[in-house]
Amino acid sequence: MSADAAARAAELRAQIARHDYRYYVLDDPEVPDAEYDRLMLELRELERAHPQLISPDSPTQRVAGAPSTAFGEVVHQVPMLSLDNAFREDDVAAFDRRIHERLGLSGELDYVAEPKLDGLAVTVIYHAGRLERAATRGDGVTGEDVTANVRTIRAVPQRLTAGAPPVLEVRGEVFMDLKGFERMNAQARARDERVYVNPRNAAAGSLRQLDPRITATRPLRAFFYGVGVVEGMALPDSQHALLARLRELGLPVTPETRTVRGVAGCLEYYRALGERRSRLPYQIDGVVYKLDGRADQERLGFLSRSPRWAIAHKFPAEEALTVVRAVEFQVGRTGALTPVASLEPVFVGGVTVTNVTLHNIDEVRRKDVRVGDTVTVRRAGDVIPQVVGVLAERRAPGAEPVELPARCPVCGSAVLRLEGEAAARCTGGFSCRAQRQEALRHFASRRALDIEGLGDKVIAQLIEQDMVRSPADLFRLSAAQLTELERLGEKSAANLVAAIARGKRTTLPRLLYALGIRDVGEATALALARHFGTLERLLQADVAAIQQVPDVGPVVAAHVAAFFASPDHRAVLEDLQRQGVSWPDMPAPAAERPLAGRTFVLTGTLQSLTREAAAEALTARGAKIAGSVSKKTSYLVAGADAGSKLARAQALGIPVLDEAALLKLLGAE
Ligand code: 5U1
Repeated sequence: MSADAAARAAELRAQIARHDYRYYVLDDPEVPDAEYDRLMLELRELERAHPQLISPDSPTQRVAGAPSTAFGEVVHQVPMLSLDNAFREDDVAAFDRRIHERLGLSGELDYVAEPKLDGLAVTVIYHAGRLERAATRGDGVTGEDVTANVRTIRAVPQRLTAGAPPVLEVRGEVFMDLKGFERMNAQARARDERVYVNPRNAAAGSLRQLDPRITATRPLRAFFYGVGVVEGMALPDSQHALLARLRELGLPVTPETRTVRGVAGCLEYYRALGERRSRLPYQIDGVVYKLDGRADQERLGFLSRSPRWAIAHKFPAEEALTVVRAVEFQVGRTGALTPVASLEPVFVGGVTVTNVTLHNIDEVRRKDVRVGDTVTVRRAGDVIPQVVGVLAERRAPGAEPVELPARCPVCGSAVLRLEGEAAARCTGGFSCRAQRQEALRHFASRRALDIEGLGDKVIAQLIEQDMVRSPADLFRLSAAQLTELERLGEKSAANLVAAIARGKRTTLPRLLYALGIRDVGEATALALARHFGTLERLLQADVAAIQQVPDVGPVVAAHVAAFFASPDHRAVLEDLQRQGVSWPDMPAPAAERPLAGRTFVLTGTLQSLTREAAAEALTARGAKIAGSVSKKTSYLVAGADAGSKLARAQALGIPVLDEAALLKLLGAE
């Protein structure tokens, strides 16, 4: 073995350890992942060529352990404590009061506030700065030996930086961040393997793998917040100084810790972190407050298994268990059937949840949700609640899988699911009350015709009582008719009629959006309006022409063409216009109006298109068409047998285009 190889291996290990530190401790990586991978590869190759260079703490050995059949036991020399919980602000005030009383102190005390990570507590022992042993919390006295697995976690240094004491046991939390969790589950799903219901379970499951090679593939992270056995190092005299020391030693510590003053400071931190909770890259379930002074901590001591000087202030749970009462299918605007689980009301994420969408029948099957099942419901931040998974062991015998109905639950029309589509649809179209109702709701919505005061309850009654069958019927409603509706007084009815009348003046993009054509959202509606400029031109366009619109692909073009090909839809459009719904034509953007400012006169017989079609093609490009030749004429288009107009143009020196030149001008159409 050359001395060079040994030196290079040491250098590579130092670089890799430094990058791990930058990435996991400072959260400030210095090099891209590919560079890190390159260093690892070089070290691996060097060790393969010189096996005597391999040391147990080499980063390549993070995954070297062979699968074991069971975890050994580790007795914690210093018990791993748990925390007392506070659920309300009063509980925090009582905690602070108890501390004052026991210590006989007055005045505000300093606390260190930290996020309470939703992971798995671990303890890691370093001897002379080298990772020696790692264990789970277990029952607080005896845990499982997970050394081989913890070695695979890049965030946990194999070696501490210089100045590490002879023995240092550090305690913290192993967790999985949300991105890593989603990625891991997506990969598992693609391979038809088990998916984890949440990052906590994923972290626990990953850390307790018998084969560390599997743990090594899992995106685990760690933050440390305390110590167990410490030899040869004076403990810093405060929690905040301890955290700083751990960080100096190369251990990852959450950047979210703050020193705060008194109960008010604690609660302010709690509220601020609660605000940001759903935007954090990992899940937390509360905040931990620790009295900052270590001497005071020691005087307070412990009460059974938890320290008197710390408390966990929990956030409202984002997950809760409840029971599925029924699974119903709701019919949407485009006929899509959405399975919705009706639940025993459950308080989760700060609100009571009674209904949760299951999105589509594939999702129901994938999660295997059945009526009567106990399910985990999650509501994080403003995200809509979702069923995370089913507790299979609590399923009642005989619970049947949910089936897609063959007929629409509202109108009884056949339900169809097209190849490659996630949604099954009612084929009833406007004959289905649910589709009419949703279509009307969409038509009147803020981004469509923006009819103020036409809320869901009014719409439901209008449809229920058959007062409105098509959107155009809206404009026929009188205030007298509207007062017949429940909870609509004369004034509200008059206001609503006025709002409906105001909705008549709209724009082409809004109208196209309001029609509720499948896959036509606001952006597509705008693109269609810009491209065609007028409804008439869009009505004449075929699929190929519609596909010319920027960002409109064959599927959307087919939906648009099919929509306007329907005689029912054309009748609705005519009716809308008869009722006075109007919009200005859209000016085409300059780039699409190359002939803007030019005046054309057409004469004679054209072979490949009619004069009308030629005129339309020219106006679509911004040109004006005039009936007679004058000095203002830019071009005369002369077909066969052109007569006096040709002679006049020639006399005035106006350029004359024959049919071939015209076609060239139009882009060789
Ligand atoms: N952030 C944090 N989590 N956590 C959990 N700090 C913290 N401290 C703990 C526990 C069980 O215990 C010490 C106060 C002993």
